[in-house]
Amino acid sequence: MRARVFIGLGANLGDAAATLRAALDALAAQPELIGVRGSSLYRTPAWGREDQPDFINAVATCTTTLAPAALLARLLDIERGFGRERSADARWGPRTLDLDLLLYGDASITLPELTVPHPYLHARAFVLVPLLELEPDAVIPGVGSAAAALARVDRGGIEALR
Ligand code: A4P
Ligand code: MG
Repeated sequence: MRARVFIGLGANLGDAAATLRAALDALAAQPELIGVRGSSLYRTPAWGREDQPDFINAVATCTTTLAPAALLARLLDIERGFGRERSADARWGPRTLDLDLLLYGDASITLPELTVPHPYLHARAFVLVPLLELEPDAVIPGVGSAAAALARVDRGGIEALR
């Protein structure tokens, strides 16, 4: 079985743009992630806790043969490979690399360690903008159209790089 998935990437420590480019390459190097495509990179104002540097954000999409929990475990492995020290990160605080599983096909998943769609996806312009770049017709299960969700939130200050 194959599912189409969307993965959010974010970083705001060190050379965040270089980290995101390398993280996209790391996703593309996983044999079970097929046809990985990345959005543009965006510079985005910090959301949640504003007393921290701007973030660089992007979204990747691919199809996968991995089950949701296995895909999450793979994403956490990749984060660790980029030096993410989870215990040292405050909630919504600065991070070297954050990988979030945004959408897994049209599934709604509630496991102890995994909620899909990502619970804040519909409220975060920094994820919706790159998601819609890749998939203008994206639908968020339980919410509806991603474009309509973006129209309800503040998208100020988000700029595509290059
Ligand atoms: N987890 C559950 N569901 C998921 C999912 N769908 N995808 C669990 C990924 N992980 C999921 O993750 C903690 C645990 O969430 C994981 O171990 C996994 O089992 P975390 O990344 O350490 O999250 P956190 O920092 O504790 O809090 P939170 O709210 O998950 O962080 P976020 O949502 O990643 O937010 N502003 C801008 N502009 N751009 C950003 O990228 N990011 C954050 C962090 C805050 N502000 C930002 C940005
Ligand atoms: Mg995360």
